[in-house]
Amino acid sequence: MNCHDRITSIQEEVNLALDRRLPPPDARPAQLHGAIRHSIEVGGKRLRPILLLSAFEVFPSDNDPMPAALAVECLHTYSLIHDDLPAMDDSDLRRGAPSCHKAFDEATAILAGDALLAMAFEILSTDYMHLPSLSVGLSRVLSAAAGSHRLVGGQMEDLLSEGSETSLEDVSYIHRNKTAALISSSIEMGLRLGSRGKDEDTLELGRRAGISIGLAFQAVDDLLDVTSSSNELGKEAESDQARGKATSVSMRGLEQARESAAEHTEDAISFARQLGGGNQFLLDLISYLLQRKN
Ligand code: GRG
Repeated sequence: MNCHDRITSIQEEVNLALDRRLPPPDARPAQLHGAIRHSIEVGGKRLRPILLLSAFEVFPSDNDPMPAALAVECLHTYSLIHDDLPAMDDSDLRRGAPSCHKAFDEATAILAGDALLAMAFEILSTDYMHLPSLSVGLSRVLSAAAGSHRLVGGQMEDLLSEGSETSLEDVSYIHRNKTAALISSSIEMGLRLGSRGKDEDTLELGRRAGISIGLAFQAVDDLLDVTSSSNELGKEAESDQARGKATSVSMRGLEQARESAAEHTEDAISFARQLGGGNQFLLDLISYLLQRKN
């Protein structure tokens, strides 16, 4: 199976598992569960679950990586719902559909995000309960990636940077934390679930590959924001410029942003190669991501 077909097949598996795992849309309070399902089901590339599953494949084991993949997607979707709120990026469109607060209302969107954040850790603590040190390890990695030094910290600085003077170092901080931290933790979690899950050198290579993938992904995201239409993106195009955001493109220009995406991709490939094992799908994915269109 080629890389594209494998991605499609994993997306289908992840979507099916999410459907089974999420509360039914009519479970009380139906408005909340409807909003959660709206944001999860309207789309999304499922990149973080795919990366987690591809990292698991490097050194597979008898563990089931799917619950961890779902936990990461729940946490990611929470961050998108909150990011779209009027107090943050104020976006009406997400994953090609009305954002959660547009389809429902602001209070419901805040609560849907809160519930998805909690659900991520409920899944990790329940589904790996029989393996306490794995369960705690996965929760520790995901909570650190989500917290004030990583995802939330990156989001805070991103908001503060709007319309103000920003250095390349500030932009690098924002990208490492807002984008790369969760991507890196997805890879680390996949490796932790595998047969070398306690090997610190393996985990460190995974973290490094993940940070480089995240930085490449963000550089491509910044490029797509100025080169694609809202229709292609499934969210508003040129929104970074409209909000006065400092991005790879605004700081470096199109050509250098392209070079930066290519350099981070090369770094990611080098770290993933050093992992060895069954790393072919992970390597294919890294190259594939540079060419993505949304
Ligand atoms: C509100 C705590 C909090 C954090 C928000 C995710 C995020 C941080 C902001 C969204 C805006 C943005 C451009 C973030 C960079 C990461 C990124 C490119 C997110 C979008 O991820 P995709 O492209 O989305 O994987 P899909 O919809 O495909 O899952």
